[in-house]
Amino acid sequence: MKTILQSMPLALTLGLSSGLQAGEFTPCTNHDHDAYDTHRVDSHAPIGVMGDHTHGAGEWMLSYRYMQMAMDGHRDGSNKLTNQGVYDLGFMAAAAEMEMEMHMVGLMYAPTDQVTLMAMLNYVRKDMRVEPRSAMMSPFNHTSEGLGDVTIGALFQVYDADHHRVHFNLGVVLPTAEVDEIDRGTYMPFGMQLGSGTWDLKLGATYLGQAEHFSWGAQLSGRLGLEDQNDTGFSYGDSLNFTTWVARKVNRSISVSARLNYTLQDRIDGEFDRLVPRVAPQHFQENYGGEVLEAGLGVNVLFQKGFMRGNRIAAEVLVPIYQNAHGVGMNRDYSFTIGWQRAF
Ligand SMILES: [Cu+2]
Repeated sequence: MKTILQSMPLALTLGLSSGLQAGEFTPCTNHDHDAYDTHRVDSHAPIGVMGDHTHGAGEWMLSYRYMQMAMDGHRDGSNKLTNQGVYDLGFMAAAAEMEMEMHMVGLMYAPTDQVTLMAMLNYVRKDMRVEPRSAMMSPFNHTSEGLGDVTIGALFQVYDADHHRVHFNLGVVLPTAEVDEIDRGTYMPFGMQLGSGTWDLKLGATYLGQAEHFSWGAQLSGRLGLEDQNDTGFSYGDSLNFTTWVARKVNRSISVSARLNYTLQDRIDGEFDRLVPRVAPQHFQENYGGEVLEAGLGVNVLFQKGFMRGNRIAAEVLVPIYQNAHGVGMNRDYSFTIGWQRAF
């Protein structure tokens, strides 16, 4: 992880400096010069952005993303807490670390230039290290793993002219994730369950712009629960996300990006349908959600030659620059996404 974090700024610097050399850009031919160019490497947003682009009529795209998100310890609002700080607030245990891994498989298909259909399936693995207050008890790990949320949706392009595009994002989350994961005879904390477990609605709007060497975009999206309770009785808080990015085309195959990502999420509602001992902050609904502002660096690669021609590989790292948790929340560390995309 360290090496990836260290090499990203280097890649960005190299990209920016090498891109400044004159004559490196291949002038595009046979193109409508006022239209948004979908063949450019930076016509796709940084890989951490979902539903960022639409496709032309008849086009399919298959994608795979691997995402890792890490949390270390807790925070009380905007202040970082030590484990001792958590115990001092009256909790019998603290979550020292948590890691979430997600494998995401996506399919896109455009029946027309204006409408792109999409489906995304997640496989989730979560691991949380719990450190009890009492020295008599040893630390242990909660782990959960399985199918996460499945989203089906559509993108509706409403504007496409002069190197600018706008589309609306509509999605429905199916309650495919298990929310009754058990460890040591009781439900694991809300955050260790595999997804929302409720029918949710996703709404958004996405803007994309292009200049000769640069491109940029912004997306505002929200996720609203359509049910008050999942199968075990609780529901995630609604969330709002705003992200904006700028990318620099290094050459025909490589672009580098910088992004800001803001997420606001409400607390958890409802209650487990069985009594669960409340020993750590994760057992309380009011300790979920809050605000996180992350900054990210990414790289997109679009292979132009050889057997990999037409394949895209991209990676992005995000680190929090501001966070304000509800109650005693977990402290967000880095998140990292690497992905592959191929249009047919
Ligand atoms: Cu696509």
